[in-house]
Amino acid sequence: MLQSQETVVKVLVLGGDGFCGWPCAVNLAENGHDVVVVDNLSRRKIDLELGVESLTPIAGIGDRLEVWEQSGGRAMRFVSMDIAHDYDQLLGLLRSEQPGAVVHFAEQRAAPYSMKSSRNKRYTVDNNVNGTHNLLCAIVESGLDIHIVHLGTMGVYGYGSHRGATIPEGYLTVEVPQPDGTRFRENILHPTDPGSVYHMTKTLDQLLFFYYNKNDSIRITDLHQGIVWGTNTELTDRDPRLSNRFDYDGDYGTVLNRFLMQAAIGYPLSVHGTGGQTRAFIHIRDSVKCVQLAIENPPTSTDKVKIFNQMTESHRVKDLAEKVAAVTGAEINFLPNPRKEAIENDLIVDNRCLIDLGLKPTTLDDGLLAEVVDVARRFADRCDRRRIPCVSAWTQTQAKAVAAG
Ligand code: NAD
Ligand code: USQ
Repeated sequence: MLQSQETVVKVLVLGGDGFCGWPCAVNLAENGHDVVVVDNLSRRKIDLELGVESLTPIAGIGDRLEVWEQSGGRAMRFVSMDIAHDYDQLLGLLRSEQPGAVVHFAEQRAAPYSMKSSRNKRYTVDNNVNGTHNLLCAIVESGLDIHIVHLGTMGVYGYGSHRGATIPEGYLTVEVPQPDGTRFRENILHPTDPGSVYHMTKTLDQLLFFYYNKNDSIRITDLHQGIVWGTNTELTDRDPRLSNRFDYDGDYGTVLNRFLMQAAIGYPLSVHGTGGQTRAFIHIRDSVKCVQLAIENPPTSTDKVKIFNQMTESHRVKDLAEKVAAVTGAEINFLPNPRKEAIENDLIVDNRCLIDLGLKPTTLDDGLLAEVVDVARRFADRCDRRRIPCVSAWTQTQAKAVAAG
């Protein structure tokens, strides 16, 4: 649906060549927004470094944009830039484009990749924290009124300490007992409890947003997203050269897509530990819709950072494996957990903000699961089985347990 002229926004999509960014960029263009994709293609370089490829063949960014336009899509431009290091170029781009919004996907997003070595930890912190800070500084220096829509993570809240309490959308009302017996009431940022160096960078992003919103009145929406599953949207399905990426390897593959791919190629489903970990999920089609809703419902300059829990459902890893096994007949393999994480946790999440803005959740149903299995079967010959195991261990203790099998 095209927006009316007043609601059309020029949007820079930072990280617009990635798994969430590409379908988001085409969706914004389809909805009438003027989109510029900005990316340093580091994700494609990491594929080369890891010796793995997306299960689905993906066209280069130039071809993607050309095919998009040929297929009737509103033209988008591409700017190659490292937002973590090309500060002057970023400032120049804001000044020349004068966007109404910047969607910020441009971070190293794999927890296992961030835990592989000191080099990976340092790269992830440097890339993610610098990129976010550069963006905030550049907006302040430009003097422009730009709304930042950032992709954060549900993992900032941590897993395992909520004990049945509902996780609110970003803020928590606390009461602090005072020496005179009264109680001091305050609305604070929800405490953070990251489970990996990657997740920690998202908690640092949160503080940067809090500060720049307070000091410079920067308008920010931080989308605390759960694990995204699925591959294509209606728009990226228009032409094979518009296809989205499908990560299945032990570093970048996320749990549900991995299980579906493993089922498709007859590989036992790789459950870590007992599979008691509960996580939040969202389908890629809903992820794209949420970003659009965030752009079209911006905060005012007096609003504090808007924080939305961008998830539609929670599942235990073991239950997901059992569901996939029931649909496909796959075997389940319980493996030593390479991660230092709670053996089991509950996860009850308040996600009313996006629902109130009009999100109609796509929940896990057999048809959608089968759709991903079909995609994986189609490209099964591209799968390198040697890349499936998760070999990145959080500590030496986990490394020893994984090595012992
Ligand atoms: P991705 O790795 O597929 O995409 C990230 C894109 O950003 C890549 O194209 C990469 O080349 C680019 N990039 C990285 N650093 C950059 C830099 N310094 N300058 C310019 N471009 C840079 O990841 P994704 O799955 O699309 O995730 C996008 C965002 O959403 C991330 O911030 C991630 O933390 C968040 N997120 C993802 C998921 C998920 O399940 N995939 C869930 C929750 C949150
Ligand atoms: N897991 C398995 N088997 C596997 C892979 C993972 O049991 O083969 C388990 C992990 O141990 C973990 C859970 O599944 O308990 C989730 O792992 P994941 O790799 O699917 O997700 P995670 O590392 O948390 O990261 C992903 C995205 C990240 C995003 C995050 C959202 O890569 O960018 O921020 O999901 S959230 O989980 O809500 O924090």
